[in-house]
Amino acid sequence: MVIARLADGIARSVEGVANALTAPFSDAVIRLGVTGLSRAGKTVFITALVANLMDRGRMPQLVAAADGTIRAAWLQPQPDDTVPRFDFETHLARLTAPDPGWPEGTRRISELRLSLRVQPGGLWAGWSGPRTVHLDIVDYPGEWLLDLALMQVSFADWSARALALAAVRPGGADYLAALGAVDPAGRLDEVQARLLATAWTDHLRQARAAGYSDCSPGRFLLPGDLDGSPVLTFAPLPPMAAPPRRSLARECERRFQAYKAQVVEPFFRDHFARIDRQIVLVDVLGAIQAGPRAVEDLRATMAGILTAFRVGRPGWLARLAGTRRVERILFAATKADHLHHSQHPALTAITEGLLRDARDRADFAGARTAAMAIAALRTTVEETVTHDGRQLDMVRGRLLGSGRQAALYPGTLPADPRALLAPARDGAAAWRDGDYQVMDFAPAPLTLRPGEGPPHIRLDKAAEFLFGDRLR
Ligand SMILES: Nc1nc2c(ncn2[C@@H]2O[C@H](COP(=O)(O)OP(=O)(O)O)[C@@H](O)[C@H]2O)c(=O)[nH]1
Ligand SMILES: [Mg+2]
Repeated sequence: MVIARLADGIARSVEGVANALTAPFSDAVIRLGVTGLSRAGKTVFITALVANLMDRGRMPQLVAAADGTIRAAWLQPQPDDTVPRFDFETHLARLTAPDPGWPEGTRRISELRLSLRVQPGGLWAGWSGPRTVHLDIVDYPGEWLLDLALMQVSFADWSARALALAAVRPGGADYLAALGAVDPAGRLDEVQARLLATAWTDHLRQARAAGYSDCSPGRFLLPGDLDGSPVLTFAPLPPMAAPPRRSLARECERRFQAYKAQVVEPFFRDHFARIDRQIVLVDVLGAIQAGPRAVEDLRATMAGILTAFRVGRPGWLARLAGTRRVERILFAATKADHLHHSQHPALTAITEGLLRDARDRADFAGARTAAMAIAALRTTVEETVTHDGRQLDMVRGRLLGSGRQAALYPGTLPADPRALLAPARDGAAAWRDGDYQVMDFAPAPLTLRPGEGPPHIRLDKAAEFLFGDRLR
């Protein structure tokens, strides 16, 4: 099974390297970007996808898996030496342990190369030998895409907007108080700059925890290796006509520019611009549970994130990317295992509605797009019970925390997405028709048959949309 195959993978990777040396030009590479806001489910998605591509028994809707075109799959050293490797083995071990749990959160970019040996059967079998297709999976935080908006604003404009938002968001008052205690025109004091940056980060964290997603600069929340470095040690300041040399204001402005040039731009150049296929994971259910404000904020944030994929993208980005385009984008509502399948169409419709704005404004540079409700790791089983003479479609699973088994009815999602999206837009404080209760389930202990990957919902369909065409 998976573990056995991992060992197998190590042996094969040697063969893979030899292959790459002898046939460097014939191997096709697909760069699959996996993004979404923090906790959307990126790590679980990549782990489950790779496990199910190595053991393909549960991938009937991925045509190349079902018809035997994929002959073998193995992990390889990834091609980018400076990017951390996605820690597949550790994450999988956690999900499939006797007492399974969710993987630890990750806060930076990572990458994994899975190689597939493909050979079409049937009529074409004799015509072409087997070939190797490398699937390079790049995991990066959606928050980083939000920084795209910073590229075109000045420090003064960014500050003005950031301070206005802080005035009405959680923790903002504390930052404004901290700001009141410093003189931006005064000489730069590194300790003071650090205090301000920390206060700003605290505010962003609180805003994020309260459900706000538009929290910039994105790296303040997910600093990766840059934690504590000068490019992350600035904060928004009140407008000032001509800040004196060596003042706090001057230095913050300089660091803001450095952040754009040395953090934002390289990410777009080195990673984003090279992606062929993209999946954007969205925790739509989580936002619905948090209420109308969270849904509206998610909508606005996704619109911000998706500008990165639009036609007419800013000149500097177009220059970096050249003629290269993301060819397919899948918007996936994650954690659909919290809902009985009878509610999945409603979840997909809400996801489409949520992204409609962003999708209407542009055709994503000619990319094919689709929306789907998926669960990378299915933690529940379905159950229908009769309650007061009414049939209720529920899901049963093991609760996170207590470990108790529980059956759950999260509430009825409206068939017409406008019933949720309109009140969210209008600033409603609560849902009119009661609440949605989405409990957190723990992964179920698994007994996998040989050749079977972990259970999921529509992971195979997602894979078929994302790269199935490249395996034929
Ligand atoms: N029930 C369920 N929960 C999920 C699934 N995927 C992710 N989650 C939950 O979402 C959390 C965050 O997932 P993770 O992959 O770490 O998110 P990331 O921050 O985008 O990498 C996990 O700890 C789980 O609680 C899924 O397919 N089903
Ligand atoms: Mg992660």
